[in-house]
Formats: sequence, C-alpha cells, structure tokens
Amino acid sequence: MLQPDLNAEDIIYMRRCLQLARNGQQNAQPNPMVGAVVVCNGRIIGEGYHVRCGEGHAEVNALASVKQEDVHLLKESTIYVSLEPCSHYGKTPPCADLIISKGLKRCVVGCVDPFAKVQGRGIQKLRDAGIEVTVGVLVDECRALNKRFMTFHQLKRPFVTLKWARTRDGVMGVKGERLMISNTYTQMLCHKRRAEHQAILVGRKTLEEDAPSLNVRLWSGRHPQPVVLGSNVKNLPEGWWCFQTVEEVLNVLYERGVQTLLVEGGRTTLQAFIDKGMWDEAFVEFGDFSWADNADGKDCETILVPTWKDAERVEDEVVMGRHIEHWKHVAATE
Ligand code: AOF
Ligand code: ZN
Repeated sequence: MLQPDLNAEDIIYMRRCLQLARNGQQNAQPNPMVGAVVVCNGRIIGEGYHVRCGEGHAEVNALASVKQEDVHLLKESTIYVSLEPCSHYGKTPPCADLIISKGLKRCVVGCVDPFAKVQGRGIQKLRDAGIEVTVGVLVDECRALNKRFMTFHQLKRPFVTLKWARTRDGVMGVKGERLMISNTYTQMLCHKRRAEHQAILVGRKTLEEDAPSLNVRLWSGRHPQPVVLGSNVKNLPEGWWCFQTVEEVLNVLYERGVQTLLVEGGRTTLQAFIDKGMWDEAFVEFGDFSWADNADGKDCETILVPTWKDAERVEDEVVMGRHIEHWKHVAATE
C-alpha cells in the first residue's frame, strides 16, 4: 500500500517504532508489540513501547516520556505508532483520546488494528478531531511483527506453529524405541519456543507412549496450556484439554482467547494440521546422523517426516552447529 505522501522521514521514525516495539516480545503477549515515537521538527522528544499486557500502551509511554520543557511542543508534533491507536476501553483508556487531548498535530500509523473493537475506529476518531493521519508506513513490516496477533483476529483461529526433529534420512521416530535427535542446546530452544506459545498440542499416541509434560523447564517463561488431539484418550493428565478434531481445537482455542498453538507431534497429528492447511510456520530440526547408518541392521519400523505442500523455506537458524529450517505456509496471513 503506497501512500502519495509517504516520505523518507516517516520511514525512519516508523523503523524506530518497530525497533522499540520488539522490546515487548516477551511480555506484551497476548497483546501486540507496539512502539511509538513523538517527533517535533526533526527531533525525537518522546519514545515508548507496550511493555506488558495490562499496562500502558506504547502511545501512553511515549507521551509520558516527553520532558516538561518539551510539553509545549506537542501541538506541533507528530506521533508515530506501529499499530493504529486504540479507540476502546480495555484494560486501559483509548490512546486515540489521549492523543487528541494532548493536541498533537499529526499521527503516522504503521498498520490498522484488526481487533474487532478497533479496526479503523481509532484512525477515524483522530481524523474527526482534526488530526492529520497517515496510514500504512512500513505496513508489511508492522503487520509481520505481530503476525500471530494478526492471524488470530483476521482468521479467527490461533497462529499454528509446527515443530519436529528428523534424522538426515527423514526419520522422525522409530516404533517401540525412543529416538533422540535433539541435543542439549536444541532442547533448550524447544523450551524457549514453548514459552513463546500459549498452548501446546500432541496427539493421543504421543501422550500415551511418551507421557510428555509439555512444560517449560530448560528456559524461563510461562508454561503453555497442554492440549491433546484424539478420541478415546485414556488418563488425561489434570489440567490438560482434549479435543477430537483439528477444527474443534482451533475453534475452542479461539473462543478461549488462545492466540498461539505449538504442535509438537507426532507424525499423524502434524499431518492432520498440514492436510487441513491449518498451519502458519514450521521449525524442522536436522539431527547430525542418518537412521540407516545407526540402525545396526535392526529391522525397525520407522516413522517418516510429514509430507506437505504450499510450504516456503524462509531462513535457517543455526544453534550450536545444528540446523533448524524455518518454513512458512504460503497461504498464511502476513
Ligand atoms: C494501542 N497501543 O501499544 C497496543 C494496542 O486490554 P488493553 O487495554 O491493553 O487493550 C488491548 C488491545 O489494544 C489489543 O487487543 C490491541 O487491539 C490494542 N493494542 N493499542 O493503541 C498499543 N498494544
Ligand atoms: Zn491504546
């Protein structure tokens, strides 16, 4: 979306907003990461970001950071925000009202807030109050930063991340054996990944055979809600949720406000999400050995990696020499 009045200065300050917003990565969720910058005649007089869900929004923090001696400049200033200022009373009052009451001259917005209670109403409020509003500066980057939040509100389902580990020859498991592919470091990464999701899911077979705890032990952070997919689940651990189908999982998680779901397997479960097209990104860890070289002539039944289409390789992560491929679903919202 190219705007006629898009200028180089707007891009520079919006970049700063994005940089500030990322500081909220750990604690802003399930709220979006948002950054704001107040600028007067080429000088930044205030900056802020949304630190923690439940606390002040980016605009509130940016305006609060303006020094007493600069307050009189607000009437000539522009406020840059990576997400549309809110128009609703949530845990905090509307940012659009605050911007209006402070008398700012102009507001530059990165992208529209897809949250049903906002969706353009913040921008409208500002315009109705006579503030000049520019929308869509670095729009793709602003949306990508909060891709999980965007997916949740636009597609009305959680953002789904798939994760598995494989040997060089494409084996992700062996029947009746515990095949260890990850090492100490990639296990830590896996726990970090868990802490970044609100819910985590495995299939019935994985629950019964591996009895995983699915919590965060090797990293610090919140434990995701454990979920199992499958019918006739025996001995559901306390506090776990159980659903029969992919659709039911996604619908109920959406209704319960769960924005992110990490699917850790096994193969049948991963394949079920892939076949329905219900995934957004995937992390595939490559072990440092081939099953065939290590099988010692044993006649075991191997479980091969899922098969997929519409998957696009994005970038690799390398953790202590281990390769982790990062893929995204091309139909995913971004
Ligand atoms: C903004 N600036 O920095 C953020 C916004 O419960 P609340 O009051 O915190 O409101 C949460 C909603 O506000 C969230 O779903 C999203 O629509 C918007 N987030 N808005 O103006 C911000 N973080
Ligand atoms: Zn707000």
